[in-house]
Amino acid sequence: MRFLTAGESHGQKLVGIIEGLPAGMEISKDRIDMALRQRQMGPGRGGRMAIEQDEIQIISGVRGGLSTGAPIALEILNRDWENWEKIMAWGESADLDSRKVLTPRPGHADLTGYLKYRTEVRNILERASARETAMRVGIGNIVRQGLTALGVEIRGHVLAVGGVHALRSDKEEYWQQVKQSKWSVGDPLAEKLMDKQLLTARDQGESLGGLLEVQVYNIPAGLGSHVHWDRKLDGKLAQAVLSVQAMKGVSFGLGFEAGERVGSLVHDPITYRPGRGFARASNHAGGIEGGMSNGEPIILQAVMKPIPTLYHPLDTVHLETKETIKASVERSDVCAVPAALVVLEHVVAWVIAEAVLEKFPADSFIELKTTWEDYKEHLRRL
Ligand code: EPS
Repeated sequence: MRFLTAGESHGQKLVGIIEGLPAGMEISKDRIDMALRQRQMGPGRGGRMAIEQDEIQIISGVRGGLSTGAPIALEILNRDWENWEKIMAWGESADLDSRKVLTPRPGHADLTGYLKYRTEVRNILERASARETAMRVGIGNIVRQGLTALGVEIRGHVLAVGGVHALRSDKEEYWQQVKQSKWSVGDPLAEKLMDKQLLTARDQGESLGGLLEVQVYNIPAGLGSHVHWDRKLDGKLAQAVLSVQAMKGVSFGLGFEAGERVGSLVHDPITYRPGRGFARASNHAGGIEGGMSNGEPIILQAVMKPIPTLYHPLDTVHLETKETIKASVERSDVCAVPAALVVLEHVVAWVIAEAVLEKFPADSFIELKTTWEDYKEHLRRL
């Protein structure tokens, strides 16, 4: 199974194609649209979110609410396109000057893309923009629906924003709070401090990043493989997380703390219970050992850098005069941490779904469900 996306932030639309999804899988457009709307929300989001009302257009590969096994083509319209038609036009009529960027922004793809592709910075930033994550959520939500039908649950929470850390818990009421929270935290005091942090950042023309965590439940042991570097499940998840705009770090389970403890305080003792099979007494590994899921929940954390566009910009160099000058300001968010959590949940869903199909190849969803249940029964009977 594979996917491709195309489309620029201010072009006509975002386009996506999924190839290899088994036939007969239920797909709800409403659930995709709900995820797209959730991605648009969150404190600190910029003016673009007031323009867009992201909605998925399903062009092919789905009929009567079920996947057909054919490629699924998807579109998300950019409402902002009407303000950019001349600038982004594909033909010679395009206005290449009025929004030309000659002062690349530190932290973005602007300068490096200009050096690499020998093209105008706008052509780089239009594709590098986090706008692309809207389609990543659309595609991820389709496979997430399939995972849900297999009993897999994915959830996430924000651990910190701008240095303000939230208390965390595994209690059910905590996760209910997370769902209701605009910061995706289950800590009311942290919410208030994050609100203050956001106001201060906005006043100072600053931006905020943060720390996030995604959890995946009900995955059996055996997804991924130890045999090659590019088949290790943690490696694939790490690549997916780091492929999301502004992500600068990823860790699993105990994460960096594992490097500070002795072995007996890190590794998870193995247990066994008749009827349930093998398990672990703890989950410091974050559900992955040897590049394979080990049957415990997959727990990963991510580091999001502050949005690079600053309304009090840093120094840059003018591409023509080579003089030091303040970087350009493109409309942007002050903070997009809760939005990034929605994106991370969905890029994780893609990797998990791909790993499921790698272990349980199937042309139809009923075939997948059968082999999935048989395998889980096998693990329970050991
Ligand atoms: C975003 C779309 C972009 C930005 C932001 C988030 O829209 P526009 O560039 O028209 O404002 O608001 O992306 C960035 C700041 C960035 O640098 O990637 C979105 O759809 O999430």
